[in-house]
Amino acid sequence: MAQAKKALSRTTKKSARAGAAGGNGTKGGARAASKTYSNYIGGEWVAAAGGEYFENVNPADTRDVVGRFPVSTAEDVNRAVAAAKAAAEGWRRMPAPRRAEILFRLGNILIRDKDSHSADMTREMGKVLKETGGDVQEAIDCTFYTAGEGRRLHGYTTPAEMPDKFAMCVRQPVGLCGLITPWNFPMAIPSWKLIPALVCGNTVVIKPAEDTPLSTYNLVKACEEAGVPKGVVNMVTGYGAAAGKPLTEHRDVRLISFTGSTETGRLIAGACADRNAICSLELGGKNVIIVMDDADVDLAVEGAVWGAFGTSGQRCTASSRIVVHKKVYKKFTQKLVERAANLRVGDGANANTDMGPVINAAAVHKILGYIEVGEKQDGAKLATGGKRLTTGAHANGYFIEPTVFTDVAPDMRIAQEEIFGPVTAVIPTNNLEEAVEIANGVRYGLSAAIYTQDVNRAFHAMNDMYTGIFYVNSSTIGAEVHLPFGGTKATGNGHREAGTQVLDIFTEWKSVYVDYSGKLQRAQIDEVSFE
Ligand code: UN1
Repeated sequence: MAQAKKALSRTTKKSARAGAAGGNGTKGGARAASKTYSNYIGGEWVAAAGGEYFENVNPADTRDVVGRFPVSTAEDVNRAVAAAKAAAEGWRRMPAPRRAEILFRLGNILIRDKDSHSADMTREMGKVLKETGGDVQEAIDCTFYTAGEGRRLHGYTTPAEMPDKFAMCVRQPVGLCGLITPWNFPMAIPSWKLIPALVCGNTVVIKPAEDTPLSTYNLVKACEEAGVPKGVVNMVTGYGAAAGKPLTEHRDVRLISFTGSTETGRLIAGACADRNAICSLELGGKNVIIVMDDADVDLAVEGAVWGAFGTSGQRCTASSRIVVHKKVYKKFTQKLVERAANLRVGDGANANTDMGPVINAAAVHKILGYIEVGEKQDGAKLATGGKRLTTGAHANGYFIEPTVFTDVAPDMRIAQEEIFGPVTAVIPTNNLEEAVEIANGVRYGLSAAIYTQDVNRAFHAMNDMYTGIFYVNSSTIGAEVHLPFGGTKATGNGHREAGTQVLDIFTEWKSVYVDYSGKLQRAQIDEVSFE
């Protein structure tokens, strides 16, 4: 996932951002009018120690400054960690059902404010309103589902080896959690981390992506309103190197949960290893839809369009490869190309827009770079799209045409590397066995799908695809919060968010033995006699 930065501005200096989109310069007054936001530390809304701010701009129109957010540094991180540490014992001791009551309140606040949070999110990250509504809804679903764990958080009891001895295991919070979250699901993904961390009794410091701090601000503000005690949730905004790194390296932070690029994930894992911290990573994907010759082709095209171009292809779960049986290849590609070419690209805030902009200038650069690689280096056929849109309503935003490459070979770079944009690669195949081999032949393992009417084929693919998520007759996107989310291989490091599995990230097990025999009983050594 692209982790590129937006322009840095100081309170005293305007950034040169407007030119970044190749646009027409700054609209007078728009910048000055934008709201200034704060960090949230120990229950107080405070400026960063350095007094600097960066601009959060609308990727559909970079003249529109959504807000100014603190550029946090190690000093701010240290304060936030100290606040989280001070609050830890009180929060841990609060019974989990009581913690959950606060979270149920949070869920209701998010329902109340869903429309305004969706509008804020579209403005700061570009995806269409229906999708940002889905993002907020995912946070709501996560909150209610996970709050229910306040009355479960199950451990188990089990027989002990010795008589008059009781054995069980219980969950305990891991302690202080650092959450580093991405811009593509700027409320849902923070909620996947924050809500389980809280119900399990941890305190947190969250550092949202610099491209989308407002959605996380909205979530944290809702936590405050719901009555989360001071210091339990802390937020510092800013950049990876200045704020994310000191959080990752802080000795008091027991766990880092990160969603982002595989490259950054590796650095974070290394930093955590250095101090024996727990590290949970959700990283890249190169997800695949397999379309068999018996598939409902129209349905498969629907799924491909939704999976490849929803969120402008900026999902870890995006359908960036489509492996199509040769018998339906022509029919499928024709329909896909026609659909892609007719998608209406524009500001996600407009009701008739199908696909919004990409996140920032660096993303434009990366995606166009891959399109060039596809055409010139890989030699794939550019069937539609491929260009940046720069005129009329697109003049001041980061818009790229929905792009379909056909006749793609499985080993081409566009079929191997995560592009994180509205680009998909159609690869022909001869049979299911070959399709599965192609589908598994990438370094990532997040999501895969098959379109077929044959239940045997569906189960074979389900069994043989080495991914964390698998769909039958549905696209690669659209995971639900009560099932585990995550992937194999370079997609992560073995953890799963969501579902009840997330509890294994945010708790550690404690095995408890209670010997009520009144004598020394030595496990593995003493013979037990029953006379
Ligand atoms: C992501 O792209 O990082 O399954 C998360 C989906 C969404 C979550 C995507 N529910 O596509």
